[in-house]
Amino acid sequence: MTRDAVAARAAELRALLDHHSYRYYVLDDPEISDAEYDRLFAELVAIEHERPDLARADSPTQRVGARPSAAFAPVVHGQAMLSLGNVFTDQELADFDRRVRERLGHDDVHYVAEPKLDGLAVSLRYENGVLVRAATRGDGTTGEDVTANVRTIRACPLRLRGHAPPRVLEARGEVYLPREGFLRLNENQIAQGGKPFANPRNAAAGSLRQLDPAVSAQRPLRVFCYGIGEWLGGQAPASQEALLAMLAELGLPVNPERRTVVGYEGCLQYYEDLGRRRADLPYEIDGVVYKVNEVVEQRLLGELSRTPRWAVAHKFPAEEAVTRVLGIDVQVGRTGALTPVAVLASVAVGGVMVSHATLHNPEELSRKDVRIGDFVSVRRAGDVIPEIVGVLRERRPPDATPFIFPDHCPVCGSPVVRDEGVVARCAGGLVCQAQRRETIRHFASRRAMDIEGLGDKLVEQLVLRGKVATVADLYRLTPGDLMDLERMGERSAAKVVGAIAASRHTVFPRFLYALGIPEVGEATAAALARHFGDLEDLMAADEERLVEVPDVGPVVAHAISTFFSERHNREVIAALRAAGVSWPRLERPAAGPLSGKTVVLTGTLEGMTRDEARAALEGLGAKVASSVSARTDYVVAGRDPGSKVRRAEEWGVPVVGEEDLRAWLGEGRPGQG
Ligand code: D41
Repeated sequence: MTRDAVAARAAELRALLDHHSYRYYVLDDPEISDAEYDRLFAELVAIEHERPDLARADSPTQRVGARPSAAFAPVVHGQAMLSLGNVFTDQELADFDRRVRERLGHDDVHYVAEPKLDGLAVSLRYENGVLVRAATRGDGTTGEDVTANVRTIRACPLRLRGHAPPRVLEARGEVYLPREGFLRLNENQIAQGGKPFANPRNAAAGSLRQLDPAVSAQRPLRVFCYGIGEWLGGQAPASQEALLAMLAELGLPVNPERRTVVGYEGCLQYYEDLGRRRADLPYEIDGVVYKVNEVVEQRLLGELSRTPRWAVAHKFPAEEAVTRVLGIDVQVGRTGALTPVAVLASVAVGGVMVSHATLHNPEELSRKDVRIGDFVSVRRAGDVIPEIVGVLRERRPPDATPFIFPDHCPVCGSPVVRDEGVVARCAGGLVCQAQRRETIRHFASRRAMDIEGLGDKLVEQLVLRGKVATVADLYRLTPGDLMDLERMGERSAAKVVGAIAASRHTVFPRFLYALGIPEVGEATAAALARHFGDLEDLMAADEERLVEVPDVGPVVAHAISTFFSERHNREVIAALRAAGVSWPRLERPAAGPLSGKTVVLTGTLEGMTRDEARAALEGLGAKVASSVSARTDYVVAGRDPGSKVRRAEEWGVPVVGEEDLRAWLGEGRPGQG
């Protein structure tokens, strides 16, 4: 190809990639699969590698650059970034709206409402359509240069769309981490022995302030734009609505939840509706922002000490509250870990009553210096257990008593040992009733052996009465054993025994997870099952072989090998197998015929359970996902498939039936489906 032809192809590829990023990140409506995108991307990388003279700074291949020398250097914003006032109650909102109406002299004010994201405010400066500088808000006048890190955010265009970009545009927005990205990031942090982030906001801030842009690039940050600062591009939009439409037109991501509403009632309706849907949004929000729509009206209202009088944030009930510590309990977990738990005077946190908060471990307890009688602030983030943020030292009563961490287990009296880390552990092992109870509870839980009817209360009684000591004892229980327990009739006793018996037929990853090996959660259990195929091989593996498993590091490998080297654990496993606990053997091809493929299961399969199908697919190397996206390669549909098939059709993902699945298992290769 001539130089011109190659240059033309490179330009075409850049335009295509920009277009498809825009469809994916801004419109949330991709036209091509991720694989297709990756192919185009690889082609451009190859061209730019061959012909460095054709490389360009705004190419989608150039998101991750070298460590910048200007990192975090001060940046003076072209126009100050204002701050937002808050209202917390309907009354305060009504007062805000009344002041607006009085100043404007008319009654039906139009507001643009949108979610208030809990992220990090940034300013993105585009000159002649090219992203030249990204800065944090800082004090509103001067922020920090985070250009290199913001460039790695795929949702943030490096070049604006359209033929006549403004000469200068400072777009203001919020950088955030979607919930899913937050969970993934924390899983990785923990797997690598690091500390998880407390909330998506901290994670986003930490990610944006990474010295190494290559690390930021691994964090799935996103951005939504909501305003502008400096603007040199002709007529500025006359309303907030038009402004957001213009930003979207230029290819910047704008929140699709934005709505124009009328008056106080319209605002409140939006607030209540969004509040109900809050948990379903793919990102965390802490309220709603309302902005007077007309720019002329915004000017009339003006600002007061850097806070516009034409906008306000309406916060959701605080996720943090202050209360008093009544006592400190120590709970014993499945592995004997002792967790200090603060017993609190009940308090509403984010609309839910909270009376306990975790202090994680003795070190955290002494670091935070929580004493009985102290006033503390408590936080609930998502569905996680409430935790103590800190002590209000100035309110400490003189008789507040420090808690002395026990050196003997409060349940069984065995000595407490400190392992290398910060964890204090009861050395009693399964002599300790708390550890027995927790081990059995975990074993029976839904995602483990899924024994219906064997709930917490029942397990507790069985352990206290000495009817079961290990999980293997469960399979020896008769209805008679259960019937002399509280609230157990003949029928329910028979049902539980039946459910225990039925659980004997399981799948290997579930069994492995159910064993409750320290550090081995569901995902690790599945990875181990996939890698080793069966229990004998896994039990025979040394730490060196264990770290070959994806996501298994030295800490996890050590925990697994220690678990299997303990005689007691080997005996319990042998007893379980003798009791008939079994699973279908997984065939383990070196690199599965479905390696790298993502498959989604839906509907009822005739000849196998969902778990068996999942295990079988994983045995072929496939990743089994729960929802259909552009990343899905196949959907396997059984009887009465749900909306997933429709979604598959929308995305152009091939849908195959149970026969095809069987054919794969038989022939070990996907058909043309
Ligand atoms: O979602 C947000 N966090 C958000 C923040 C938003 N949706 N709109 C905002 N609008 C403004 C004005 C009205 C001043 C343009 C904001 C912020 N400001 C803001 N974020 C941090 C400081 C100010």
